[in-house]
Amino acid sequence: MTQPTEHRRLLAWIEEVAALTTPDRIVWCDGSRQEWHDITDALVTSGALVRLDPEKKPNSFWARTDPGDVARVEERTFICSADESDAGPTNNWMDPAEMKATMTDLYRGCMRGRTMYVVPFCMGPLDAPQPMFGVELTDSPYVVASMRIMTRMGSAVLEAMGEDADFVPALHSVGAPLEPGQPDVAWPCNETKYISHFPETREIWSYGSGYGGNSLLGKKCYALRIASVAARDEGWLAEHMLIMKLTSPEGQVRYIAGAFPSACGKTNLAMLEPTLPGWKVETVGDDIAWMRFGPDGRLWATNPEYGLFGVAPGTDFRTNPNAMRTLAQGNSVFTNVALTDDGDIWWEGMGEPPSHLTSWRGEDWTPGSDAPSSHPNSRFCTPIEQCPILADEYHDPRGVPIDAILFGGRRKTTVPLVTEARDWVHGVYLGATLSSETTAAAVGQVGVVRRDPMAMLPFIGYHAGDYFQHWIDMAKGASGDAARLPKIFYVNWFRRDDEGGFLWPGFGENSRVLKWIAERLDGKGEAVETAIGHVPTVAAIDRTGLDLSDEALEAVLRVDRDEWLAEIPQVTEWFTKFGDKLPAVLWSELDALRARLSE
Ligand code: SAT
Ligand code: MN
Repeated sequence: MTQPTEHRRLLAWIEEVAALTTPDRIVWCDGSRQEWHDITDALVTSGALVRLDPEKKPNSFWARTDPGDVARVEERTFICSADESDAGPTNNWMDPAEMKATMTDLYRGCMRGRTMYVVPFCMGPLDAPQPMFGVELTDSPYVVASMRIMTRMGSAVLEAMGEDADFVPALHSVGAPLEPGQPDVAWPCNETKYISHFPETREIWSYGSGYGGNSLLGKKCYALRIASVAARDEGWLAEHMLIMKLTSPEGQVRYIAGAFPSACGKTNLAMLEPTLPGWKVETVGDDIAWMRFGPDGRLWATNPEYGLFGVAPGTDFRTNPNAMRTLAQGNSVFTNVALTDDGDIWWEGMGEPPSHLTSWRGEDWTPGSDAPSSHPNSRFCTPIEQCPILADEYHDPRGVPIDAILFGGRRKTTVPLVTEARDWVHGVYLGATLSSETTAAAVGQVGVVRRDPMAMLPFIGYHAGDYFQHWIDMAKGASGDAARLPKIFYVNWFRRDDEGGFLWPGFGENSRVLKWIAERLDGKGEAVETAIGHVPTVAAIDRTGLDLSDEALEAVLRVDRDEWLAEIPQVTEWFTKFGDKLPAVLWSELDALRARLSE
């Protein structure tokens, strides 16, 4: 077979993997429309995908996973650093040689009866000063189709790689070889799963799962876990953040990055439609931000992704009209949502359910059914360029200069609607102690409070104590001028009253909080200095056109001393996990907080 590249390291690696995994054939992906049609046609023929009605969702497909392969598997995700202490207490670790031996046994012959696809991809624009290349070898055509949406991939990337560009080798197998004549299943996978990262050698080995976060290796594996290690070494940040452009009625532009755990509304916030007249939000990214210092000493952020892989349930014209408009253009893959009888998709939160659906499990579903029609972690995978409010700056390899960083989680109590950090280190403290109730984005119990530092708990590719120190050290990058650093805010849209109802309406109304943040950046915006930071006064939140009483707003802004004192032992326990690696200044922040609360 003729090879479309002369990249020696790439060719040698492909040969080595092919000899180990023994696929029936190797296909080099060119990223063309024709290739997309061939792959999706074949998946429709085999029954792995169902084509949606082109009148409703053109060029779009419905996929159902194996019921045991629906989310990221954090218990099976490993950071295989040479030294165990480099993985730290928040990651699973295995010795790299041992992991490679274990996985080599699993990979042996694992692509038998299947095709191995070579997927060259680039995270971020191809015309970046330093394009960030990767090559995924996978035996899953679903992964190929999804990678075409989520990354810049194909011939142009391979060409840009030339003969010797650096790239991250990312090996993926569903772990389901086929014997001659053995019929395939719609969603091949394996009960044994490993999502392994080798930070020193910048390699990714994934086995046994076809689910997005475990199999689209450019996303969490490369752009967060591996990139966070590169970022530590090179003085930048790879973060689990949305990026938005906010324009005031006067035309002043602010760029905001925001870290929220999976399934806490990052995509909704990134595409928010402000209810406050005259304000405008445009999207740069909804999940990942790479932030580097510019020559001006400011932090410039780019979105390395090319698509959106959003949580479907809860998304509708009321909560995220721009996502709905993005999806209406088609060219999308929907996984584990429900199928309507007329060939469209449906999920919980999309208004009145139709009288009959096919559920994500492939079963008949009616509004009387007990279980939801869609899995709570069901996803849409759609091209970001279809987003009607995509900012022009999305395409700029320099990115956008970040004015503010938001940290947020899901907390029923304690955490007010918005708090401004006192300074950078206090902001890092807020990020390092960020907490959230768990969601369905990862396998495990839903709704328990866990610390999720910078919303990066499952994605930090090294020791979290070193990661906190790296964040603190970023202050040195701002040309010695801390004023050039973004201001840090802590938000919580999810506070509840005693009856369990949300205290704040959220969604488009969050523009009122964004307005206060923009005012604070201008040195305006009224705040009270509380023990936990600067919290807006009731009068400082613009309630024009919003029916919310003073008492209700007070309740959502309240800083309750006892609730915060109750956090102190939890934070102490959390910080203790990191031993010597916890930056001393974070202990000082905790001490200072305790002192302020006790005043
Ligand atoms: O499931 S993914 O990891 O792709 C998305 C997420 O959990 O944020
Ligand atoms: Mn995410």
